[in-house]
Amino acid sequence: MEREERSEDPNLSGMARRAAEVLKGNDMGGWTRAAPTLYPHQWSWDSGFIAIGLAHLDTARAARELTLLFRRQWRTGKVPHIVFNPLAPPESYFPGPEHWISAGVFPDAPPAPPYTSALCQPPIHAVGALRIWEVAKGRGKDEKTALAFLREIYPKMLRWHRYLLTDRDPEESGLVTIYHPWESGTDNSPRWDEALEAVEIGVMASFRRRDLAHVDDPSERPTDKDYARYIWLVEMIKRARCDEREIYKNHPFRVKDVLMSAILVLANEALLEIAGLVDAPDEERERISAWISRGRSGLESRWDDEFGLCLDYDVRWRKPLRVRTVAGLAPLISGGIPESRRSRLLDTLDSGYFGGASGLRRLSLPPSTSPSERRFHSRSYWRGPVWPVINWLIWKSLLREGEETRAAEVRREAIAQIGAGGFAEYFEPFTGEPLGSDDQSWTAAVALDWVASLRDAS
Ligand code: 2M8
Repeated sequence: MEREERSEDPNLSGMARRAAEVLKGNDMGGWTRAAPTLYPHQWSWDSGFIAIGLAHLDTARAARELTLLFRRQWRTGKVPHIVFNPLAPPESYFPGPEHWISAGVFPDAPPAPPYTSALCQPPIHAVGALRIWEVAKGRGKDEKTALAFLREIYPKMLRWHRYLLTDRDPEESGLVTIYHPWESGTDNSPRWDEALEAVEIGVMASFRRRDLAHVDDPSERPTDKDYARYIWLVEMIKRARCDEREIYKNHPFRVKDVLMSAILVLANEALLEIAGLVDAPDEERERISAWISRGRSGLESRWDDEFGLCLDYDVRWRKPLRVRTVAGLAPLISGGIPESRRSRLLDTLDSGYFGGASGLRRLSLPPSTSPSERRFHSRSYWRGPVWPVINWLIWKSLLREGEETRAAEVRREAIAQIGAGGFAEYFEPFTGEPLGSDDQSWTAAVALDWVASLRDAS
């Protein structure tokens, strides 16, 4: 498919209008598919970001995005990584509902349809919920709608976070354990190569990938080898009937994910603010504050001074996963760090490993994996391309750290990238070429938030 080259100096109203059209085009009636063809279902963390974008268009609709997702919350408190669209044809996505058959297999899953996957994803949702409130505040009816929504969603979000801090961290390290690279949201990042390669695939039914039909070039997607391991891990979870204890003990892929843990801290900060708005009991607020501190200490324990980054940790093989990726910037996202740590992280961001790497198209937008890594690949998904949602997280974090100039530069380049390449899923870091899916919902959503923040500032 040919993509038209757009302007370097985008017209902001035009961009906001077009972003709203993308979200509308992907609106399935109360929830938003992640992308028009590649991702025809509701993805968990995509919806968190989508709510941030929708907050600028329609308060009630933004709230509904999260309300519908949380309707599929599991008995354990888990928010599933995919809620499957019952109307999507079976051949549109693999592994779809017929592969997961969640309600039939998993005692903790909610009644179906719609079916869900048994995995989860980074918990950005409370950040989305708070953004809905911030945008609606002071706007009469919208403010009321937002407050009613916060009251309804708050206890569900509290259960969700509690699940991540208990079932996914029984040893109270402050770090979330993931059971599948898909749970990290950064699927084929080389962060997971070592842990994934140690997974031995047993006997399972053959399967047919569907994702490759939606991209121009198969190298933009994970390899067949990766995919076989992904499906084997799904198989193992199904065989364990998603019993949390059993998986925590025996699953062949168990990793402490620093990016997910940092997003949980950020989300707990948002949840604490929401707790105040809905007059939650003091005891709950104290618990959330304790979770924030626990998360920050956990991240500190995974700091690697040589890399100037935080590193994921392989629980199964008891070793840190030494790869330079944007996930290592986790302490910047979780916040609450001393000045020395902050400046070290910013140095890493500027170093030859990231923004200072030679030939980058946009210096403020870090490649998802450092070009210095042996397994860096400039076109392959999370192995190198620049991701707008990661840019949004970095922008937000820089703002919170009082780094206004840097934050503005990230926003400027991120907007220019979208202005030139459209609402692509991800971008080639040396050329800025748009890659993956077109009209990706979360790209449109963060663009809307950036445009709104520029308007607010003027
Ligand atoms: C990608 O992941 C899905 C599996 O969950 C896939 O490749 O099929 C990731 O980029 C993930 O972070 C994202 O949530 C999802 C939908 O945009 O696509």
